[in-house]
Amino acid sequence: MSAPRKPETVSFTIKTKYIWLIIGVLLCLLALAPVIASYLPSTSSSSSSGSSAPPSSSVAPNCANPCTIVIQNSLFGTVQPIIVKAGTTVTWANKDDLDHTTTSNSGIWNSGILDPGQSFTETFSTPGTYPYHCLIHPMTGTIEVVS
Ligand SMILES: [Cu+2]
Repeated sequence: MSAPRKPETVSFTIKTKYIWLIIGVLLCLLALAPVIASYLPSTSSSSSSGSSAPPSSSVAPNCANPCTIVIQNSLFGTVQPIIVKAGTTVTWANKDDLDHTTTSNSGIWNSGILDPGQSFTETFSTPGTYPYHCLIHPMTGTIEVVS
């Protein structure tokens, strides 16, 4: 009867040893926390400020103001997307043999039918992404406006 009791006390002391070990590890982590905390924010803030600032300025416009997109071979120019600075005036010039339209996917602008030789102008003052299409053909394009 006394024999089965011993293993219980042994296992109890092992468990308490583990508890103290866990407490010790937790105390070590708590002691190191300020060191880790003081080390992390300096690196993360410098990298976050480094990554949050460039997006608007790192995306370089690929079309100057005023920007002309030549519609030819049933394509809205040869480059997609067109990236312009806010305030840029964009002109679509239909130099194709077919009628086309430049129509904002969200209804911001719609040129109506552009006969060959006709053009349409829209000024983009607010940064954002402006997808558009042709109402006649399966043609699409995107204007990226950066600050
Ligand atoms: Cu078209």
